[in-house]
Amino acid sequence: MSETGDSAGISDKTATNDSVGIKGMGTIKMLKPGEHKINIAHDPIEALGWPAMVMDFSYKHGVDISQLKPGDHVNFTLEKSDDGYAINNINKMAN
Ligand SMILES: [Cu+2]
Repeated sequence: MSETGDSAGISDKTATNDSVGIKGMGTIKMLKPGEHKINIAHDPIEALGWPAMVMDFSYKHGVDISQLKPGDHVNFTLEKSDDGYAINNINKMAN
């Protein structure tokens, strides 16, 4: 018999998806710094099973939106937060 007994290093695999950055891309429609939100027309987000839509995203403290403006094409990553999914990284794309 070969029993490794090494189960201590094996974590709960059901938690894996939440800890990986969820990638999205889209076009900024409106910046709402007063609400700490960005309104984005985003492409489908496969990891969440979301279709393309226009919606507000909260963004985490520390995310710099000062270089962004409506019409910018962006890619971003989301992380799960208390009230849904919040942007934790957002970058302007070349075009
Ligand atoms: Cu959406």
